[in-house]
Amino acid sequence: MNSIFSEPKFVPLEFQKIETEEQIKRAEKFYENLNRRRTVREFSSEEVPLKIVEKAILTAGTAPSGANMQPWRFVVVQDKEIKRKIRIAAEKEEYESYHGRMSEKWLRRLAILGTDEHKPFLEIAPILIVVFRINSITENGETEPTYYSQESVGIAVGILLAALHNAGLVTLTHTPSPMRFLQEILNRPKNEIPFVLIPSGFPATNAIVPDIKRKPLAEIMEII
Ligand code: IYR
Repeated sequence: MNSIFSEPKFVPLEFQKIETEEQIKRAEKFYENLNRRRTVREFSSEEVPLKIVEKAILTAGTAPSGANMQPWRFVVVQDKEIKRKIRIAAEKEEYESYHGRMSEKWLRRLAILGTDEHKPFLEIAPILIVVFRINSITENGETEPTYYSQESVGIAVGILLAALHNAGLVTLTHTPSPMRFLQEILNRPKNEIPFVLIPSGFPATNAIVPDIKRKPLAEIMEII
């Protein structure tokens, strides 16, 4: 029968069962590794091997996505002049945010992080990974939305941060707001919406991070 839908095609799942003890060991090791990840704002300008960034992005691209549309684009900025443009545009927006756009409640929340409108890391970090969310695609002249793109890109970014950390790099999950200027500076098409900007590299010598704690299991999990 003719159908407007394509037939699904299946292949066997590749899956290897692991002994329970080994499972637990791996779960613990993975936690210990990821629990050492910190958001870093003080970068060294030391170059990072592009191969590592490529692999991490490839890893991010393994994320599940709505209807498997993989609605992400990772733009890796190394060019000094473009980084400078991004810093200037971000600091302009951030100035407005810190001087009126953010509520007092919000600013009070942020106080523990010691952030302000100055974003030197946008020029110092050797690499800025700018993640775009593809909100629609056009095929044969027809435009259609992507599905669950916020969730999909959020998951991919989580995997990206884990992959970069695992490879010995540090990152900052940065969301200058609004971020439209990234679309312009990086010349992206209209259907690519800036999602997050991730300065990546090595930490500055003697970098410091906020003394903040993660919630214990009892506060983040409930078993019923
Ligand atoms: N985007 C601003 C403010 C900011 C907001 C949140 I929510 C943070 O967790 C951290 C910062 C900035 O980057 O400074």
